[in-house]
Amino acid sequence: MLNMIRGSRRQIYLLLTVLLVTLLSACSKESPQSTFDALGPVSQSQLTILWVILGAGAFVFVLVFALLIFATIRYRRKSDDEADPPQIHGNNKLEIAWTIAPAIILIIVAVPTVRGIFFDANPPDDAAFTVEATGHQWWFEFEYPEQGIVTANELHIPVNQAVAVNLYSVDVIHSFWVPKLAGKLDMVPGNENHMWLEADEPGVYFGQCAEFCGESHAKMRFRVVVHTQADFDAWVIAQKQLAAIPTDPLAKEGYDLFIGQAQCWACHTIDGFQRARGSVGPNLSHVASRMQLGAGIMDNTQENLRAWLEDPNSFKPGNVMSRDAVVYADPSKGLSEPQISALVAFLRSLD
Ligand code: HEC
Ligand SMILES: [Cu+2]
Repeated sequence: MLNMIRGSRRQIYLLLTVLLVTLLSACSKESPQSTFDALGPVSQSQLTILWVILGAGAFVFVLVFALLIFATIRYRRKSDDEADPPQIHGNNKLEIAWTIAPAIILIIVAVPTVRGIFFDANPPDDAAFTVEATGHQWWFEFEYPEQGIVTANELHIPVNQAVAVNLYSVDVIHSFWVPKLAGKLDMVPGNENHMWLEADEPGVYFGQCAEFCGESHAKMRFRVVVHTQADFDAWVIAQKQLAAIPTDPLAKEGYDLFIGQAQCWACHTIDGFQRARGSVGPNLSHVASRMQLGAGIMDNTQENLRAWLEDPNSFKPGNVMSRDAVVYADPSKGLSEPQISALVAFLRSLD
């Protein structure tokens, strides 16, 4: 019996250790979505507030539990015939002390919090430009009105420059979150929200929708690509190039399908082609220049593009492309393998 108890106690310790390690590993700065690795002024201000609140909370926790444990041991009833301790009520000094102390703690928490709220909500006056970010089930659209660019699932910004971001949604509530650069802010249909981003180092930052928005919510991700100023300028110039009808015969066949029978044009825009002006799906101008497909769920390779066109629903259950596109909704009108090859060749030419 005793052995059994000892055995199960060991198991409980083991379980607790595993749980603790799992829990604490979430705080690792290494993980791509760690909020503890703040790499911009906005996330840095939010992390500071977190530490202040955590510090104040830890202080109160330790104090209260120390007093509680002390009182429990020191004043416990030592024998059955011990009389009740003297009952006292209303010590003015104590009453005043524990009214003032929490007020001071709240002020310590409130000052950086209120300052942070205003800091995060208002883009600095010297913000480089504004991006209009729109949430869709289940992808992100980024429009650069000043540059005349629209892209999807990849937000490009220059390093060490504040960029104002306005948030919208076309369907349900989404939440825009780039853990290393800025905390979550909702994208609400019919209500514009404002925030700003700035990154201290060039690199690729992970983003994610952080508000449950339907079946494929977990697959609604994006990347923020932070460039040096020169690289960013080059990216803008490249993105502004209009597409031209491909010369390669297979890609040309794909182009004909895209703007014709396959009806891709009904939902997708490709700048340069009059016919392709749809706005239900991501803008596909320069789709081949992007790192990921399907809102950050897979690398943008030839095989993955083909697999996506063969059956988008197997990657993102319920997505609008497989739900509403005639070719997928009605298999009798589905794409044949040669047609898919042609479309892949065409899309891969859009770099
Ligand atoms: C009914 C509207 C609709 C039609 C028609 C449609 N698509 Fe889409 N497409 C979408 C939507 C919506 C998405 C985004 C899906 C998601 O990520 O949730 C998408 C995503 C894509 C993507 C991935 C883009 C990215 O950046 O991740 C490609 C490539 C694509 N479509 C190609 C095509 C091709 C080729 C056709 C024609 C055979 C087509 N689509 C027809 C709506 C449509
Ligand atoms: Cu979402």
